[in-house]
Amino acid sequence: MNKLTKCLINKDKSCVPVWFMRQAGRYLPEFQKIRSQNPDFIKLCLNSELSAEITLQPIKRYDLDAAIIFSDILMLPFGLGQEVKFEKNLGPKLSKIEINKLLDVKENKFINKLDQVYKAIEKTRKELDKSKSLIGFVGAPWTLLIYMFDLKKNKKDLNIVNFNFNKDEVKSLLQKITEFLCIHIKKQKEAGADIIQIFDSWAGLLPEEHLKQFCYAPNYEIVKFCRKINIPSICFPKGIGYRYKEFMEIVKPDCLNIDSDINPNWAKENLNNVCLQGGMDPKLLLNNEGKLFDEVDKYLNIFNNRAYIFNLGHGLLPETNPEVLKSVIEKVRSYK
Ligand code: 1CP
Repeated sequence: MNKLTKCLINKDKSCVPVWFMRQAGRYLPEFQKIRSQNPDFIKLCLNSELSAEITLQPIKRYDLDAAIIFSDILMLPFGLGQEVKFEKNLGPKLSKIEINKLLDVKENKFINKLDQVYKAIEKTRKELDKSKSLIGFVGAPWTLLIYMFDLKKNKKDLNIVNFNFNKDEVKSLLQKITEFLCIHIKKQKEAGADIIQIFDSWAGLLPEEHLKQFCYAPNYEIVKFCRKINIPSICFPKGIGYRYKEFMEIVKPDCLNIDSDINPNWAKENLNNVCLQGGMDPKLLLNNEGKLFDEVDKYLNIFNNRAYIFNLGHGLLPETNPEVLKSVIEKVRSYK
């Protein structure tokens, strides 16, 4: 059993494994180089050779315990037939959703469209040292619906006046997405992923009355499926504040990633019987090293007696200096 699995499954406290969300990406010059030669982001995700190479870039540079496959949560709507474009500084743009067409998509067609993602996982697994985990991932249904219906005006506001949560077709879609996320997870596992992270990055934007149906219930279905096929799960319901406790009690994942708004002392007291991951604000990596190292120590001290995986409260920012990240990893390694 590798370090991350021991922590997730056995709740082992003897070491603190470390990896970072968005560790394969924009802050690395070696990624920027490949990206500048590959303007079509989806095509890049479907180039198994390059995707495996990008996945391994941070592993070559740093002493990390896990690689996360270079792909995107929006590969799911892509697999279901929606066109996905990434425009510089504008974020992702999806073609207008055609619900009936989408509900008709068959498993085989979906798997064929995403075949190269699974090939990339196979290639990475062959090259990745056995002591390291390979993390597969999905976006949770609500977070995907935001992009699929183009509901996000900006980081804080939702354009949901015309979004009818109670419409039958929205419910059918939620079910379809959950079902196909499970297919996507099973294929990632068969290709060699040994942990699944479920990103509900916009859970905090859900109106309270819909949290149960659109966040807890689908995350629960996915975690239950992971347990059935024997792969540990990490949930990240970002932005739901003290409702992390309710989320944990209902969804029961193997691990919870906390965001930077969660007080780590509160998390330690209130989120029991679960491995915890992350928490530190990624902006701190842009600060002076004194404050940064104090914060690294703070998280390590608070979670000293818990199964804890060092990571952040959200993904690494593109402005992060790769050398600063290196010093953080060294600091975590030298703890105790
Ligand atoms: O070069 C570029 O312009 C592409 C930037 C980029 C990268 C490197 C995007 C576009 N996606 C990715 C890779 C990616 N996305 C990974 C790879 C592995 C790693 O983490 O190292 C992962 C796990 C994701 C997941 C993802 N994509 C999330 C969930 C995590 C999070 O950050 O909240 C979300 C919300 C997306 C959507 C997405 N993909 C890309 C962008 C610019 C966005 C939009 C973010 C937003 O709406 O603010």
